[in-house]
Amino acid sequence: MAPDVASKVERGARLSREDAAHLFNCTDLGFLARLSDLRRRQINGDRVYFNQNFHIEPSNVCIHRCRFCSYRRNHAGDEGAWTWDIEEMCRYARQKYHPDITEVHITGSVHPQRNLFFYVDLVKALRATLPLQVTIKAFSAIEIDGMCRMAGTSHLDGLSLLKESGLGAIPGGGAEIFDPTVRQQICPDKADASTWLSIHDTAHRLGIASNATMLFGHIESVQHQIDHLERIRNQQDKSGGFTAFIPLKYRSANNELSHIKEAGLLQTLRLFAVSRLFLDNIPHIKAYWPMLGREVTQMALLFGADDLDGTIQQSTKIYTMAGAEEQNPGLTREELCSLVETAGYCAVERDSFYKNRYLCTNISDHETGN
Ligand code: V47
Repeated sequence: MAPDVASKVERGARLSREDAAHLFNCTDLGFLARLSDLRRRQINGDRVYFNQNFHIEPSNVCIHRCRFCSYRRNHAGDEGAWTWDIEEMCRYARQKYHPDITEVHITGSVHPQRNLFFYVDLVKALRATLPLQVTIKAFSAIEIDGMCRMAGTSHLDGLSLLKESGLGAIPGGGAEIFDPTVRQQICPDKADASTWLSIHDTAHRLGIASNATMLFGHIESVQHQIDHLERIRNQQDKSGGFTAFIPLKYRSANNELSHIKEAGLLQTLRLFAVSRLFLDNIPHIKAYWPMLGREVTQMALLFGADDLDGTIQQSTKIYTMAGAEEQNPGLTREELCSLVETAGYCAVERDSFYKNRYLCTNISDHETGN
C-alpha cells in the first residue's frame, strides 16, 4: 500500500477510505510524517499560522447532556455555573481588546432561556464595542440550532439575521463524531450529523466561513473517524466554506466518560497526518494548542498541522475544566512564533480568513502578500 498512497500524495490525487484505513494502520511514523509534511508543503509551504484572539464563553448552563463535557451545568444556581449578560460580555471584550486583536471567538452552551434574538443583540453590541478589524467568530452549529428552534426561526433566517448583525464566521464545535451509534452514546440529545452539516452548508451559501472539528479518542473506532472525515470532505465539495479542520482530543477529567483512557501521542499524531492527507479540499489543519499542550502541538506540526489558533489571553475554560495541561491558556505573539520556529517552520500571523498575513520569522512585521 505504501508506494500507492505515496504516489497518490505526490500526484495530489484524492485518497480513498481504504487508503485512510491503511494509513491509520501504518506503524512507520516516519513515513506518515514525511507524507503528511509533503502534502502540507504542497498546500501551505513551510508556513504555520496563528492569530491574536480571545474567547467569550457566555454561559455554561446547557440543555444538552453531552457525556464528554466537563463544563456544562444544569441550572444557573449550580456550583460552577455562570451566565453573563450582554453588558458584562462587552465590558470583558473591552478589557481583553488591544489593537493587534483580530478575532473574538464566542462559544458557550445552549442556554434554556436564550433564543436567537438574545444572540443577535449580543453580536450587535459587540460589533458596536469592537473595531471592525475584529472578526466575530461565534456559535457552534449546535448553539445555532438551539437558538433558532427556541425563536421558531429557520436556520437560514437565523443565520441571515446574525450575519446582518455582524457575525463574521462560525467555529467548528459540536461535530463530535457523526456516526449515529457513537453520537447516541456520547451526546444523545443533540443535533445529528445531517443538521450539523446542513447548518454549515447554509452558512457557506450565505458567505459565512466556518471550521469543522472532530472529538477523537473516546469510544469511536478508526472507521468512525474515517466516516467523519469523509462526511466533512463531501460537504466541502458541495459548499466549500470550511477554512480549517480541528481534531480535538477528548480530555477525561470531570465528566461522565472519565473512565476512558485518553488517546496517546502516537494515536494523536496519526490522526493529524491522516486528516491532512484525506481532507484534500480543506486548506488548514489546526493544532489547537490549549487542548494539546505546547509540545504535542509542535509534534502535530510535523504531522500536517499548519495552524495553532491564537494568543487566547487566558479567556477559555472548556479544556481547563476537562483537565488539559494548559490550565490558564495564554501565549504572546513572540511565544507562538518561537514555538513554530523551534519546530522548523515559519510563523505567520493571520486574520480569521487567512487574507491578511504577516510573516514573523526572520523578517519582522512584513506582509507576505500571498
Ligand atoms: O464541540 C468538549 C469539545 C468543542 C471536551 O473553530 C471537548 O476555531 C475534549 O469547537 N475534551 C467546542 N474536547 C470547542 C471548539 C473549538 C475549539 C477551538 C477552536 C475552534 C475553531 C473550535 O469542544 C465541543 C467538543 O467537541 N469538547 N468537551 C472534552 N472533555
